[in-house]
Amino acid sequence: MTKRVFSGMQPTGSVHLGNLIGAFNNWVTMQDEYDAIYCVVDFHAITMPHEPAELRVNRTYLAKAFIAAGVDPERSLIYRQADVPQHAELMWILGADTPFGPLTRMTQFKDKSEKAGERFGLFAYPLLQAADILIHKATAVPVGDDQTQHLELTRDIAQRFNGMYGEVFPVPERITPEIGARVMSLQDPTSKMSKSDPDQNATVMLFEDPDRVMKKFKRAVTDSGTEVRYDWDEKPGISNLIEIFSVFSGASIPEIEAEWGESLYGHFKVAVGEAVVEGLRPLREKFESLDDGEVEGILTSHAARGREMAEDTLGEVRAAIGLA
Ligand code: AQP
Repeated sequence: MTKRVFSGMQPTGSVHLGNLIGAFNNWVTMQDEYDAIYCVVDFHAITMPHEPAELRVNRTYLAKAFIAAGVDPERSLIYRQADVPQHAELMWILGADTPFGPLTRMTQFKDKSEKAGERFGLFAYPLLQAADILIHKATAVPVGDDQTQHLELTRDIAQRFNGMYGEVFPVPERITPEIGARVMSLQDPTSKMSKSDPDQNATVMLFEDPDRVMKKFKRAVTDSGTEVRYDWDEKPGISNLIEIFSVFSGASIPEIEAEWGESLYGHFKVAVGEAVVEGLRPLREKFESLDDGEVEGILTSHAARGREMAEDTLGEVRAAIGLA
């Protein structure tokens, strides 16, 4: 079986440290070992209210962010989901056999429905995500921790389909980073870092000005006590900063505790901020060097390949269920 990785990200605005640590870093390393497909999931982005002009810009922006983060268009396929409409056809087919109950229990459906009202797109979101993954027969899906529930549903859907119609889909494995699977808000370390957070200081964007990044770390909420110690129950703010520092410095968590345990919180926050600013510098430079026209060209040609691959799977699926 081909080792294939698929993952997607929504073009809903800037990308942040959580997207980098939770997803992009694994996307990049997995290119070496897997046949890789990374997708700007714009069909998903319209499940929340949006401005058409902003979405248009964000679709290209996100593809540039993929490349700036290290996705190599020479090795990986990068396309926009709406350019490969076969995703939507497979979603319909998979939805035909999917019971209602699990979809209503999805945390993201509940959370986003509170913000935008109950919309069919939010309800069907995990079905489309299953189709995104299964249409490419992906064997591995690198995502952050927040996607665990959706991935479980994809695995159930693949197994149910195979059980009913014969082995068509591999059951994909979820890949999350050991450290940083859930990067938390710098202002409320009990909530995940998120692009839609209204608090400007909560989320660190990948290509933002280094001075702003430093300020955000200096203002990061810490905990009572004085010790720099890794303890999510007692010290969620410091534990979040330790994980971020570990990812950017390469030091292990015990090494960080040994070196910084007695330091003032303020000094530690500056050290984390500096490591992040340095780590993000090449990404920002790469992002600024990319040409929109060239990226458009990559997206167009890769989408053509994406459609061919998706058609191959759909052909098998149609035959399996009696539509061909
Ligand atoms: N805080 C996070 N920590 C680790 N991983 C994260 N991811 C997102 N936030 C964190 C991972 O990034 C990938 C893409 O996510 P997405 O853009 O498709 O949507 P999202 O999860 O809805 O991102 P946001 O920032 O939370 O957006 P809003 O605010 O619009 O809801 C996924 O692999 C995700 O796990």
